[in-house]
Amino acid sequence: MKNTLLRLCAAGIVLLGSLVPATAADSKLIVAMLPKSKGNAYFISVKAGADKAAKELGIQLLFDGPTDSNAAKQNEIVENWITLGVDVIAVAAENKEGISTALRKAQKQGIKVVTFDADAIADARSFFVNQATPSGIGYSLMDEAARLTGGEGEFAMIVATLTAANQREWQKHIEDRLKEKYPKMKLVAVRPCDDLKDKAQSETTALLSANPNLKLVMAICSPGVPGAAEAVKQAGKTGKVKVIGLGLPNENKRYVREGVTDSVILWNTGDLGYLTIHAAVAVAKNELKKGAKTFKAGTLGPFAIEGDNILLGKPFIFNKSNIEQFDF
Ligand code: RAM
Repeated sequence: MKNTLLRLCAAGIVLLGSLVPATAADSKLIVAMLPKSKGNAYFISVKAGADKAAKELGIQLLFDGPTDSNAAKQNEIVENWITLGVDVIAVAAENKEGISTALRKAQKQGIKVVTFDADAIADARSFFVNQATPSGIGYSLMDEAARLTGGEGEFAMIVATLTAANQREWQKHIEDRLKEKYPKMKLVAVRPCDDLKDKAQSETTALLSANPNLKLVMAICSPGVPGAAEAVKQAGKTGKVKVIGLGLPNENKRYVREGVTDSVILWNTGDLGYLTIHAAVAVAKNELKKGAKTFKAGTLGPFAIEGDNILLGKPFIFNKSNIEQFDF
């Protein structure tokens, strides 16, 4: 998949209409990375790791995505990259089914595809770089919710969107664990916040007034956790309604310090970006093929592969005792 014009533009050597002969820069592999939204601090921190890998590997990294969650815009960007003729596309899918048609089209044109963070349909990509097993994430969240509420009472969830595979999978495992282990707890509502802090805040405010017995809010998208915390704080319910979720240490430190949020769970987002770019490049070079059991990504240790999922590792719990040590 070579497109000379793209390669020349990427190398910055298209000069006032006259093309300078392409040299080494021309042959650089082009990896196009598509986050769910490029304004989300979660994906900005993924990009830091991706940039590091791109530098190490000497590839050209294109990083683009919708400003906010927007599945249609993701499709458009993939279509553009197909026209440009990039070598490999790495996607965090906002809409599992929706993006898969565009990704299959890319594959048909010889572009390799991997997914990260949120998967597409399996035949639309080679590998999914998974941040942790969905059961690992779901069970950790549910166990933490039960620990904080004494295993009793009502709780509600804030999710990113209802179309993203990661959110759907995690919610399923949260509900499985709830059913299996915590019969005295009740999930009373699940609200999408479109991965926006302000919307998470207004949804949580509505949940608090509609459910006066609520004991905990669990937000499973990163902007959702500070959004839920702000709502609980402004409602004067700090400590009475617990807040937990999947979030970045930097976005939640303030609320953890104030005792509004008890714990946030996450993986190393920089490592997720780093691993994704290494995997994308290895797939493009045919060095990582179906059936592989492990994958060594640069300076990070080998990663286990389960089926077609490359696993980043176990999620980590941040709380008052450790959150200040982390900066992402
Ligand atoms: C959000 C996104 C992402 C998810 C994190 C935890 O920023 O929805 O897909 O993995 O939260």
